[in-house]
Formats: sequence, structure tokens, C-alpha cells
Amino acid sequence: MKEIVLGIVAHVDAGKTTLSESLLFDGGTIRQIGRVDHQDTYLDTAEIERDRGITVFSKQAGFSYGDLAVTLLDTPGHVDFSAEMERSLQVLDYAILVISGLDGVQSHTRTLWKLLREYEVPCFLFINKMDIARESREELLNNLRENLHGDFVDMGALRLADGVVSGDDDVLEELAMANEELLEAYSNGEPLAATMVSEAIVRRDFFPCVFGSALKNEGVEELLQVLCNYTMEPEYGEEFGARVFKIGRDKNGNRLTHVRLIGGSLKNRQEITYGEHTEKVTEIRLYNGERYESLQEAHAGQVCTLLGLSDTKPGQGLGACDDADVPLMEAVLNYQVIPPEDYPLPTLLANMRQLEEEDPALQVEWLEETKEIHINIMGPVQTEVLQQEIKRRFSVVVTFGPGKILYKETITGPIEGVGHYEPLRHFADVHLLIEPLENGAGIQLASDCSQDILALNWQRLILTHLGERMHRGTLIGAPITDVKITVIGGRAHIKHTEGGDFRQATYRAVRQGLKKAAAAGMAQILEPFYQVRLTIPQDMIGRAMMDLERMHGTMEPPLIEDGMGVLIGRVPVACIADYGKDVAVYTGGMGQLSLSLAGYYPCHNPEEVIVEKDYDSDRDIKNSCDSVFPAHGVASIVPWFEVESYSPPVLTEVKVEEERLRPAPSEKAPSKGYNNLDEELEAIFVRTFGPIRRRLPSQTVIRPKDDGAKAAKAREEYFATHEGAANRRKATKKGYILVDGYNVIHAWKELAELMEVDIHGARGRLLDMLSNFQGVDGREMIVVFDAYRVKGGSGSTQQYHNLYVVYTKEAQTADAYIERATHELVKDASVTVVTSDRAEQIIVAGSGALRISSEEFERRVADVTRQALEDYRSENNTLRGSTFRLQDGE
Ligand SMILES: Nc1nc2c(ncn2[C@@H]2O[C@H](COP(=O)(O)OP(=O)(O)OP(=O)(O)O)[C@@H](O)[C@H]2O)c(=O)[nH]1
Ligand SMILES: [Mg+2]
Repeated sequence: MKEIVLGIVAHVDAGKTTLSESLLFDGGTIRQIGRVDHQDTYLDTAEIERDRGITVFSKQAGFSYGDLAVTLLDTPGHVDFSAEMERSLQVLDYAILVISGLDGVQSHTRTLWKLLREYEVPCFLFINKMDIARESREELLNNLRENLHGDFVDMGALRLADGVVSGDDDVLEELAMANEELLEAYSNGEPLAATMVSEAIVRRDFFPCVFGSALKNEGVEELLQVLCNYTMEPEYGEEFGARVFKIGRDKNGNRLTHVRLIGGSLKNRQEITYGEHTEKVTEIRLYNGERYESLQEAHAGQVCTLLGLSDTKPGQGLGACDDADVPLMEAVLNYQVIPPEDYPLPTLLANMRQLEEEDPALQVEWLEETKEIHINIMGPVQTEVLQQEIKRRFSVVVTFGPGKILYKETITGPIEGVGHYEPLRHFADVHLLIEPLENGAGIQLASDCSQDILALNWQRLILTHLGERMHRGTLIGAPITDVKITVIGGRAHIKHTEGGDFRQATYRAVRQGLKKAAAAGMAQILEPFYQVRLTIPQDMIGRAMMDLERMHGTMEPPLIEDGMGVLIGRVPVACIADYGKDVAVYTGGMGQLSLSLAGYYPCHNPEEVIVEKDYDSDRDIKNSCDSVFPAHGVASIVPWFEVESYSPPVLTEVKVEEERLRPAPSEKAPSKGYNNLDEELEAIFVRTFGPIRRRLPSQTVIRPKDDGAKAAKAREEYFATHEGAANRRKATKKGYILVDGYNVIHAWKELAELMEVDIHGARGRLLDMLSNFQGVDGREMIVVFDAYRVKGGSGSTQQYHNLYVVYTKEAQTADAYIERATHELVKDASVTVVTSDRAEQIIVAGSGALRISSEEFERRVADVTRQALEDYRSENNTLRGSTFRLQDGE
């Protein structure tokens, strides 16, 4: 017996399930042919499938014919279930691509054709519904050749006898054109051997076609005969290997891992090691429709279902089998899943995670801030099916929020990205060239760097880090795509480089490059498009074209076929929402809209999207564009637009002029520290201290020359205008500012970023900034840091220049300390508490203290510091002293 795994793929309603039914009947697996419309097929068994008359889940059945044993996988054809279909492709020896003889090549057929090519699956074509087709075989074949570009051969015109192919001369000649071997034999008048033909099929040199009607069981025997004649059993290795292609659950909730063995064999109760698990297979099932038999042993080539594995994933390789590449079909919409009012969110999240195991494309996401659960999906029909499925499995009726488009980003010109990571005793430096690729190309990685500059192992590590995760663009924080990233330079340190350092430097280099590209106007938002095929009565072409244009579509010139107009084009998913219904209405049911995902292309309304997303790459500290360099013994953040003055670019030809990169002065981010100094001030600074290392911790403290009457007056004015009446009344009283140290650090972007890499550095930087501020402000300042998790910590109060710094003792939080201190101090002083912690704000307000959020405080610190500098300039004073001293009695 020759064993093969055969998948059936096609656009929706082409007749895949009906063809499966006929094949199973002819192969003796079933005694009666069921019908999709009668809800009694062997494979469309799920309730949802019977209700809707469409296939939603891929399913398996077995049959044999002659000496051929076939494992058949029926797949869904609806665009919204493309991910499920694609998972099957990775385990097929052959596919049957079903074409509806009535509708010809549809949009989705082209997508499938592309996928089959990518997965290198050899294909047979079954041109179905010939009982109701309007076109002849010849016309249909030409339609295939025009639309799918391949060698298609009508097998009905050929015969096989004694291992040799004979038949219609024209068709034989077509067959001979498939490859050189066949052509040579044919030209020499030699017979065309079946083995040569089989090999040509496996190599996808040509595609055998069979015509028929699945519903009437016509042409199905012929198809089976062709499969018998021209398929080959693959060769398998000795060692056990299996590819996981699907995860599911049976009616009793058992977790099912569907695999195909690609080598060796697997016994029941055998242990399998994968990822970090070693688990025993508790049962091996061979499914046939809804039924299954339990096997004691599975052998290479078989598609079977394993129980007992708890953490397998589609695409995973077990034993001697590599993991598959990431799937090509991606979700394009994001929806919030909303449970009924009193339904617990954690339960819903757990349920959704279970569904995600089965369909990783869902990418279930928990948004902590808004307490929302979001999922990615392919299209609106999928939400309806999910809703039903969630109800069936978890007995809860969920609803969905409005669908949001999933965007991507790319760049339009080459750019160099530089990332450096060097906190104390760490070191990594990375230079990347990021170049645009054509739409749909995805991300390509390469290395073009001499080993003299950077050792091969480090280069490989950078490539690993580039490939290990999704990188975000800087326009809206969407995943980047269609770029080639090449390692062009870098440095490691003999002693200090550790594995994780290159990860940091690599991520930062990508982001720095993208940020630069955005600043130079070379970043672009992409959105998903549907490939559209619209068939309408000829006299409605004008209207249809206007519709597509209004929807920002692009199309080819219209075609006329049998009095019907055909428009083929591409339209943003965002724009075409319910157009199918419109078409049905304005054509009186004559029109047909066929959609298929075409991929990502430039967005039709980027400005709107940017406003709506309101993404600020400077605040996205998990994806920092900045680098880390040392200064004065601590790690310091150097902003992206200055990284290159520390680690000069490798390529000069892709350099963007510097002015274009500097953030415009009017840009949204409020001034921070010394970053937004104007040029004159900067010049003064440079004369006094030498070049400024921006945002680096500076021991420099600016303080009015004379903190006498004038400063006191200025202070009074400042707080009179800034802190409202309550404070004005107390302005003459002694004043205290209590600062929740870590809360402020987390709220200030610069510090939060620093905190990620160097907690001491972040604290030191904060204290320096506050010290400057206090010098102008004059109120006593107490900065409180939690140390309550420090075991045995007894707490301490230290003085840092003009500040009091409190480290709380074990089991005492900063909140608790501030609360108590406020309570004490407020009796005879004005107290201002700086925190963004809501609960804390309410408590201190209750005790009569003022409160400022950490964000607001950041603005004040920046304002005051800048004001102080300007005062200096106006008085034409040189700055003196590089260390601040407490004014009196230090
Ligand atoms: N006239 C005619 N109708 C057919 C033929 N094959 C299938 N159909 C009908 O076409 C419709 C769709 O058939 P299915 O077998 O469910 O199509 P499918 O490709 O499995 O559809 P999905 O799984 O939803 O993608 C049903 O109403 C079938 O009865 C055929 O050869 N001739
Ligand atoms: Mg089906």
C-alpha cells in the first residue's frame, strides 16, 4: 500500500466537503453520500458547521482505493478561517485544489495558490460543478492559466498502460512541456514514463486537472485513478519525528495534539521531550470523521492524535523535526471580547486562552489599564462563529466591541540604526542597516560585517535577537514589516559583554533606525487590503467602479464575461465593511463580491491613524530608541538623536541630515531637564563646563547667585500663580515637599528608562534634579524610597546635598511613611506631596496637604530649572560651583 496525506483546499463553497464525501464513498469508508445541504456529511460535523453549511475546522478521514491509502484533510474555505486551513498545509504530501466550474478562479483561490507555492505542496486540481458550469473545459483551463500562471494538463485526455502515458497528442505535448526530462523524451519519440510524470508533479513542474461534479459523483473515480497512477509515497527517516499541526479538545475536554509522523514510530505510553517538558503519551488516536480508534503504535507518515501532551503548539516539531516557520495568513482585525455583566473576567480570560491554544492567531491580550480582553481575528464571520463556540464550550454569551484594524509599519528608504548598551560592567554596540523591501516580503535578516570588526558568534547573536521578537515602528507602535535588516557593525567587550547586552543593543538599534527614518519622513503605515473580485451586471460597472474608488481601492480595467462585468482590484479592509450587502441590494442579487486577504499596503489615511493611535515612541520605554552609555560611573540614557555622536555611524551614504532628525522645538513632549535648552543657553553651558552630555547625570547644580529677598519674592510669585490659594495662605509658613521617589521615577520617562537598566543611576539622577529644584524652590524636601522588601532593613535617613533621603524600613511602604510624616508636619507647615498614586493622594488630601501628580511635578521641575538658567543669563553671570551646598548649617 502506498500511503499519502492529501488535503483539499479551495475558496468557500467550491465543494470541498462534497468532494470529500464522494471520495470517502468511492473509497468504501462510507456507504451513503451525505450532503452539506442536508446537514449529514461525514466531515462537517460541528454544530456551527451544520447550522451555517460551511466548514470551520479542518478534519481528517481515511480511505483506500486500489493500492492507495489516503489520509484526507478537509479544510475550511472561508477567508476568516484561513489560519485553520494554513495549519493543515504543513503536513500535506499533496493537495487537491478545488475550482468551482461555475465561478472560476476567485480572489481566495489566488491566495491559496500562493500559499501552496510557499509550502511547496504539489497540487492536483479538481474543477467541480461541471454539471452547472457555463464554460467549456478548454475555457476553464485557459482561465486557470491566465489567473494562476502554471502548466495545467487535462488528465481526462491521457491514459496509463504498462507504466507509460499515452493519449491525445496536443495534451501529451503540453505535458512534455512541463520539464526538460519529459521534453527530451518526447522529442526523441521515447515513451513518457509514469514515474517521470509523478516526479514532475512532486516538483510542481505541472498540475494535473480533472473535471467533474462532486455532488453527482462524476469525475471522482477518474480523480482517484489519477492519484493512484501519479503519486509517490515520501521517504521517511528512522528516527522519531513529528510535526504538530493542530491543537483541539474532544467532547470530554481532553487536550488533543494532532501530529504527522515524519520519521520513525511512536508507541503508546512513550515519553516525548519537547521544549521544557518531558511527557508521556497517554493515548494515540487515529481519527476518521468523528470516530477514532486507539493505536498501540503509530508509524512514519501517519496523521494521528496524541493525548497527554500539555503544552504543544501548532507548527512545533517533536523529536527529529524542526519547528515550522511562522504562518503567512495573519489576522487583520482586533476586537474586545465583552462578557455579560457579572461574569468574572479571569474565567473569560482562561477560556480565551484555551481557544488561543487551538488558534494561536487569536493572540489573546489582557489590557491591564482598561481591564479588557482583546483578540485578533480574520474577519466578522469569525466573531460570529467564536461567539457560538464560546457559548457551546463555556456556557457564556459574549459580545464583541467594534473591530479595529491591525496596522503595520515599514520604511521607504535605507537607514542605519545604532544601539549601545553599557551600564556598569556591561557592553554591547550594534549597527544595523535597515532597508525597505517590496510589500508582502516580511522581514529578512542578513549580516554583512567583517569578523575582524565583530566576531561571528556576536553577529549570530544579533541575528537571533533580531528574529526572536516583533519590533515596533515609531509612528504608531505597530509591528514593522517589509524590511531587510543587515548587521553592519558592532563591538563587544572582552570582559564585560554578557549575552543579554546584545539583546538590549540590538532592540535599541532597530528602534533608533526606525525613529530616525520617521523623523526624516521615511516611515510609512501599512494597512491590510482585500483582494476583490466583483461580478455585476454589465450596466452597473460604472457605479461599482465609483464605489471601489470611494473606498480607496485600486483596480484593473474592467472585464466583460457573458454580459457580466468583472472588476478585480484591491481595497483596504477598513473601507469595505458591509459592501457585500450593498452589492446584493443594488444588483438585485445578481452581483457577487469575493474577498481574499491580499496583504499589507500603504495606508489610505495615515494622518488620521496617527492621531487616533496617539502613540509616543519617547514614552514607550519597553521599546526604547535611546542608548545607554556610562557617565560619571553610572549608566545614563543618551537620546536616539545623539547616539551617533557617541557611536559614529558605519555608513555615510545612508546618513540623514542632522537637522531633519532633531525633534522640532514645538513637539509635544514637555521639556525635561536640560534637553530643551535653547542654543544660547547651551553655548553658555558649553563655555562653562565643556560639551554637554545630554540627559547624563550632572553634578552641575544651578542656583540663583543670591537667594535673598529677590529670590524669595520670585518664589512667592511662582507659587502664588502655580499652586493656588491654599498654598498662598501658607506661603509664609515653613514648607515641605514630600516626594514618593519610585513613583516619580516610574512616571518620568527618562528616569523610568534608566531604572530599567540601573536602579542606582535612576535614583541618583532623580536626586540631582530635585537638588537643583530645591535650590530654587527653597522648601525642605524629603524624598522617600521604599525599602520595605529589603530583609532586615532598618530604614535610614540620609542627607544628599540639600535633600533628606529616606529609605523606609522593612515592612514599611513609602506611602505609609509619607502618610505619617504628612500627619505630623501639616500641624505647623504647608506640606506638598508628590505622587501619582491615587489612594495616597486621597489620604494626604484628607490630612490637609497639597498634592501634585508626578507628571505635573516633572513639568515644574523642568520649568524652574530652565527659569533659573535664564535668570543667570539675563544677569550675565557665569555659573559657578559644580556642587550644590545646603545653604545654611550643613
Ligand atoms: N451543482 C453542484 N453543486 C455542488 C457541487 N459540489 C458542491 N455543490 C454544492 O455547493 C455548496 C457548497 O458545497 P461544500 O461541499 O459545502 O463546499 P465547501 O468547499 O466544503 O465549502 P466550505 O467548507 O464552506 O469552504 C453545497 O450546496 C453543495 O451541495 C457540484 O458538483 N455541483
Ligand atoms: Mg467544506
